[in-house]
Amino acid sequence: MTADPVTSKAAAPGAEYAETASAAYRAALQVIESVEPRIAAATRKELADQRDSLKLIASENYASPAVLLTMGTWFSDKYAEGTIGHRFYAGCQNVDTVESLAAEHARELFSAPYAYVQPHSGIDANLVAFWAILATRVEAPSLAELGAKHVNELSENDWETLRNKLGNQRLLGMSLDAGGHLTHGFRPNISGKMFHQRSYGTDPDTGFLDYSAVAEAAREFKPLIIVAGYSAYPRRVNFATMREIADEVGATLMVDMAHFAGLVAGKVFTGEEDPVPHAHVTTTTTHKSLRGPRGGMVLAQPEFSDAVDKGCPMVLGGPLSHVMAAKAVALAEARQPAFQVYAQRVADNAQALADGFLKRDAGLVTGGTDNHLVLLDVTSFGLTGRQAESALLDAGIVTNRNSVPADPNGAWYTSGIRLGTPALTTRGFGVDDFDRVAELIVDVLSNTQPSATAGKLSKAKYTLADGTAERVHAASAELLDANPLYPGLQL
Ligand code: DSN
Repeated sequence: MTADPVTSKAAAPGAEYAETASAAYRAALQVIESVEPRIAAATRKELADQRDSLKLIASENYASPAVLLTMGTWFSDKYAEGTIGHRFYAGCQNVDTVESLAAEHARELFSAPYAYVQPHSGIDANLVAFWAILATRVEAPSLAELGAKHVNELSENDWETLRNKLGNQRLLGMSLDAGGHLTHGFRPNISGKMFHQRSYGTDPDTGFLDYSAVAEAAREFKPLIIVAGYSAYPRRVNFATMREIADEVGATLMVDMAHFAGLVAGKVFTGEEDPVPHAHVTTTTTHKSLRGPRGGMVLAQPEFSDAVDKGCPMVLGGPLSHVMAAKAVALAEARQPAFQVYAQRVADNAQALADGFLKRDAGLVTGGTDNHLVLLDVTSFGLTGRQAESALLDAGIVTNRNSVPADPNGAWYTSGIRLGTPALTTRGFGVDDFDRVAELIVDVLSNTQPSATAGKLSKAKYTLADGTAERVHAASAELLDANPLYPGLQL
């Protein structure tokens, strides 16, 4: 993988072996076709659709062909519950190699004392982290107090007391409408059913995280766990300050860096903005800005590593060894200098996208960005998030609607559109391209009228002015053609 930091164009990952990858994919599709041709057809169509759309979903990316190909192997056939060298099944020597390499790359890349690469997703990674913290901070001291080494030694009464204690802990996390995530203690997710949860929000005037309000909430609520991290907050977080707050109230700091792991890996977020040295436990997905396979990962300080290591079978099913192998390949890619160039471009492009909106008078939550995402407040166009998302899709622009702080339209219709730069940056888009993307989005939204009819679906209905979709599709096609997805990959 190479990149030229001087030109505005990033080298596409895998371009150097595109011909070999083409042959591999052609052969694979031929094999699939001989068994279930409709799956082969859908696979071809998915690539065509991804090539033909402006993908601005902040949590998506395009993994390299090396990462994708690594997932299609016989490692998928192996059970390997347990952890490296301690499996509940025989014959795991090659899985041990794969898991060790993935963990080693993760430790080196993030300068982390310990890495656990088994989680299948971000939710799973957070569940492993929650239970590792509960096991370390609630279960272990209770066992010691009772003079027991293992939960199986407890009487029915003592076990019931411990179970109640485990299920009666407090968690403080960022509110959903400020950009937090469902897995940070909200009722529809298992985390909300496990913990008494309280949220911290953002400053109502600026939209920025208000650390003194977080500290106040922590002092009053006295949580066992403080979760930092977000999926829709367009600013950086000072994790050293979050750790000070946690230390003051005796809380464990857990950081969910799923969205911005690529910016940490690429050394855009360093010092107090790098969560890994400050958090007790850091969780992430591997497929967002980190550009790996779909999956999760936990990084931990030594005091939590033994408990994290028990993630499977504590809360995880058998590890997906083929995905752990792909994580190792993606992490090896992220350790290359070119990934740092990529990560910086992701941030620069988000800035250009935000500037493109601001100069066209569109409203942005917090007035801009300094990470990989922009939260556009579409009430400035008289629309709901749902209307804006649908109108943009009509014009070939793929985004997702998102709540804004104190959202008047609720979590379903919303008032915002979340836009991220990781995917199009992988295609090679630069700052001028993102200014043009802002122009196209403003074109679509300015030409969208909300439904005039009342009723339940009025917040979803809209009319797009004639000719808009065609005009924007044509302009997008120019940008997409100039920045092809998987250049040289021919099926
Ligand atoms: N689905 C991811 C996102 O879009 O942010 C996180 O769950």
